[in-house]
Amino acid sequence: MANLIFDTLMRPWRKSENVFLYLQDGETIRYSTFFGRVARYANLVTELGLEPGDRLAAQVGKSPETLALYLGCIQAGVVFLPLNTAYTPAEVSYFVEDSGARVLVCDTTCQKGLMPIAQACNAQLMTLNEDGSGSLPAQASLQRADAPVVARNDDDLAALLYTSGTTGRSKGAMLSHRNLTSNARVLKELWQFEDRDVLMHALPIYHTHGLFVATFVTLAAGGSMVFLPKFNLDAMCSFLPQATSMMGVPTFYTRLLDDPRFTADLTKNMRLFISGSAPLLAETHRQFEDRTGHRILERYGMTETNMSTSNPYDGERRAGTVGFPLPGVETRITAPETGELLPDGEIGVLEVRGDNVFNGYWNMPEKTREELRENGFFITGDLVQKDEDGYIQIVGRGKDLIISGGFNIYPKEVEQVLDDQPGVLETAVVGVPHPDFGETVVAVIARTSDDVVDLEQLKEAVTAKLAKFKHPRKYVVIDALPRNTMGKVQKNALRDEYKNLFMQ
Ligand code: MCA
Ligand code: AMP
Repeated sequence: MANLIFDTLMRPWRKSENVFLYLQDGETIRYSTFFGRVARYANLVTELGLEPGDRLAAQVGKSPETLALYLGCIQAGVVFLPLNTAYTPAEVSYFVEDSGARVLVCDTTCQKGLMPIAQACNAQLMTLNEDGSGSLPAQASLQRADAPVVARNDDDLAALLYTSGTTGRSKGAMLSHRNLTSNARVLKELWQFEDRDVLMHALPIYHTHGLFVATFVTLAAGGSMVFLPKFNLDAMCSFLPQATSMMGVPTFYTRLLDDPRFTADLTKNMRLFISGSAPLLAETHRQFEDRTGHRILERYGMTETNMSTSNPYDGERRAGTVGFPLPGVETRITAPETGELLPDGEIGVLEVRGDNVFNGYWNMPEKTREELRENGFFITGDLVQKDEDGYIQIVGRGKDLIISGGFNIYPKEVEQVLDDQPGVLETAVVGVPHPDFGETVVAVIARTSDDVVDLEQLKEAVTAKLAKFKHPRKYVVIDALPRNTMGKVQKNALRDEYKNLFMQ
């Protein structure tokens, strides 16, 4: 027994004096110092009573301390459960209860709101603020800077990441040491990361993209990161000249292109720009190449599968496609209704199998069986087509999902909140094109025959229950939702009707 993530991604650099993190305030943190911090957190979570396999939930800002806490959990065999900082207490409550987390870490400003939740779930509440203060780091400072490495099986869980579902109930994706390590190794090789790489990291670290892809690929190579608290054009423009690579969602790229300071000169030290989490418009791809001379490398993944496909590093990076299956990852395309294998060239659902594919959904054996076949193929719900050269193109979604600035929103969750409000007969929540976020949320509401819908009351209910990024940016009240002859709401008709709401 070993601890695969620790042995592969952490142990080799424990004593290294190379810089691991460049921070926005100009400070740098060396690997050796950082891993001392990691060990202190490993000791602390053990002292708090967490045993291997227990969950620690963290709704905290992005900082080196957060990263050290995460890796400290790995070293101590504890399962890390990161939560979007935008989630409301109502949302956090579900995650803590469902996961049975024994410790919940939050920002001091959220402590009062989350205390009743922690008490109800029997979880210890600790604080960790973005500036490195709080009860957790204070206690970690009292710990020793070396710690035992707790042995785990390769299939034991390292992290639990919740993804929303079409039914409106979030599902905890169980990610193992094997899942995360295999993906990091493959991507490091494919994208040719080395210890001299400096990755521009402006993504949040509560999702796969920022937490695993960006951070673990850097660790697999022993490289460095410019570790910004969030996407910030001023900071990016000042740090880009020292970076060699960047990972971002399409909104990062459109925002950079909209800024006149973003020139070829700023990117002259760069070797690689990677995009994912949402579709990158072919037009953005072209504009980016015109401006900088770099062709963005687009890849594709999911919380449940980590990364599954990528455009090539050396070959042609084809705009509008997500490239080829990664080494060690098998893909197939099947008919949505029957699951039968389709011939090349036809549109169908992408299925994925390999070490990258998760262990299943936490406490949801039936959901797991629905989406993860016995033969190991995971049904992604993304509709794809292979072109004549084998490049995979995502042509649509078989699932009712909106992706706004890289964040996923399942309409059902918003519809359930709206449907409960007085005067509302039913609602249809759809995604429409948005110039900044790619897609945004529109709520179409059918009122009951004689009631008046109070929009302010509706918005209040949404604010109380749902994270800001899920809020509809437009509410439309109509008499009846359009339906087809089978009685099914025609969301396509609504998407079409409102497609120009936010576009000039
Ligand atoms: C912020 N807001 C948003 C979003 N982000 N609304 C909708 N969609 C969003 N994505 C809200 C803010 O609360 C604010 O509200 C208003 O919109 C404008 O905020 P702004 O300052 O413009 O936004 P920001 O703070 O700059 O954030 C935009 C962002 C950020 C940089 C695009 O959302 C981001 O970092 N996205 C990356 C998400 C990500 O990492 N996804 C990967 C998931 P108000 O002004 O009213 O207060 S992993 C994944 O998908 C798979 C596995 C994969 O393949 O990677
Ligand atoms: P999640 O697992 O919640 O992080 O979201 C995964 C979903 O993001 C996938 O099922 C896709 O629909 C979408 N996605 C990720 N990468 C891409 C991409 N490069 N192009 C289009 N959609 C993407």
